[in-house]
Amino acid sequence: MASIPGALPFAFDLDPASTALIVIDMQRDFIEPGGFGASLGNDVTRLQAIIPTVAALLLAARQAGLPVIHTRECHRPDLSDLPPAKRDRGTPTLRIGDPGPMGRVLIAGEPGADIVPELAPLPGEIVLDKPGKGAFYATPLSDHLAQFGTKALIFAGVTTEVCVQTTMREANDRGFVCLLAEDATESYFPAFKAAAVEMIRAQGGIVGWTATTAEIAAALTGGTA
Ligand code: TIU
Repeated sequence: MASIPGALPFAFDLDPASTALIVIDMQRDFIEPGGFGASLGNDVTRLQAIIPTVAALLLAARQAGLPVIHTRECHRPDLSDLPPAKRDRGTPTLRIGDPGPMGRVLIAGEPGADIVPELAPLPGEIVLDKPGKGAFYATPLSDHLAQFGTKALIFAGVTTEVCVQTTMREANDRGFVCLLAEDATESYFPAFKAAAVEMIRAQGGIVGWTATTAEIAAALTGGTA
């Protein structure tokens, strides 16, 4: 058992044998110009900046032998898993399923739905396509975690207050101990990220813990942060 003494709201006990890493939606559609995130009017450069930190967390998790799960928010080409209430939301320049510079927006198999090449999954890692913001809804995530014997999850990815927080809350309710790598997640809105991080660890860790990637990597690989 390793410990992260600097984790918030208090020290986090990390057992690599029962912990998995989940990297949420590090897809071109959220991170590169011309995708879904940009179509909603967002500046995607904030999200690009965390790629090296997520890569460092992935490296440490792989070295420690943790199961690694990657998620992609995307829909079937026939849009059968896209509720009209999701497609018709707001006034984006491109709607989900429309053709854009990286293929059809947020559609499985299109270039925009791919994970950015720097964070490409390795053979044997789980890649889950999810139609919702949370990674448990309409996916086999629970089955994979049961197979791994996972009790704790480390979270990274985008965006902090949407898909990451939703998945963390889903996991917390399912009995998983949740740790957010606070510098390996990002939002288009700095204030939303700050608020999400605060509310996750408020009230004695009502949703979970937060720690830096360096702290988590040190605990995983036996070094110091
Ligand atoms: N992955 C994820 O967070 N999906 C979003 O739509 N996020 C936004 O912040 N829009």
